[in-house]
Amino acid sequence: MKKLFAVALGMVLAASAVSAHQASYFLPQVPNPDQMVIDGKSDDWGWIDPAFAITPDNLFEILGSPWPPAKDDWDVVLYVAWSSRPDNALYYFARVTDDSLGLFVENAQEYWKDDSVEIIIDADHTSENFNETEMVSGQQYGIRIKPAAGQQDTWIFNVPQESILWSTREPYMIYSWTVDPANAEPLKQPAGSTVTYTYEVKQKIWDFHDKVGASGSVEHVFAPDQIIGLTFQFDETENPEVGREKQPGTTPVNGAFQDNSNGSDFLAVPTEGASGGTAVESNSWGRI
Ligand SMILES: [Ca+2]
Ligand SMILES: [Ca+2]
Ligand SMILES: [Ca+2]
Ligand SMILES: [Ca+2]
Repeated sequence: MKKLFAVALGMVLAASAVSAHQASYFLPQVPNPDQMVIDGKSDDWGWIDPAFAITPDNLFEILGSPWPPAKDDWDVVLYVAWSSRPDNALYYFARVTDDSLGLFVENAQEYWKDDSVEIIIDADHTSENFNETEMVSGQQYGIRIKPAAGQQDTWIFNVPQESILWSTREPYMIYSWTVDPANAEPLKQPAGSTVTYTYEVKQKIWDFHDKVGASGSVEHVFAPDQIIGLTFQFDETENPEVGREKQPGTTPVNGAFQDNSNGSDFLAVPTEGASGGTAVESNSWGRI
């Protein structure tokens, strides 16, 4: 039965390949949203089949550096999931191992220049140039650890009006990060050592994202078999004079920041034991 379902899923993916964008990944379902704790720790992700973990082997580096890099230069494991109503949210967790903490900018609009993650969401998969519409039809979020004093650790890029940041704050977006060792500082790491940092997020996503608040916006409702326009792009920086050296992400091309036809797709699949779910055998890998 499980095998049959997996075969059927494969056929669905093949049939929809014409509408797929630059790459496709599975988006498993959180079985018990009440048990998820957004604390930057992964102990609440034990339910996820390791086959859904996204690692450097499943990512594309678009700045031209050799890929995958040495594990002690840059490494990641990324989990991404959805939950059904009433929780109805996107969840993700990433753990990065890095030999050089690159946190130099103070202006949140420039977080992409530092060690950070960009999350580009086109919830209803409409794919138009959402930079031109100032992110109403798709949004480019950026998150990082250790923001400068007084700065948010979450952001939406490329829109001057800070009113748009409403969806980067609770209750719409909940974000926690950790760093180990806790006293790690840029340019001061002992040679040969690594620092590990994590990002964990739960956020609502939007079919229409108003620039001033939730009341004029349309919340996306997740369901099995949906294709969500969703792109993760990590930024890897070591030295402020060299700047960003790697941009590993889920798309092999640049330009997802403004149009999801340059980005990746995530296919929402039900998880065994989740409410309303049907078993799916994840016998392949993170990237379809
Ligand atoms: Ca957690
Ligand atoms: Ca590095
Ligand atoms: Ca859209
Ligand atoms: Ca770095």
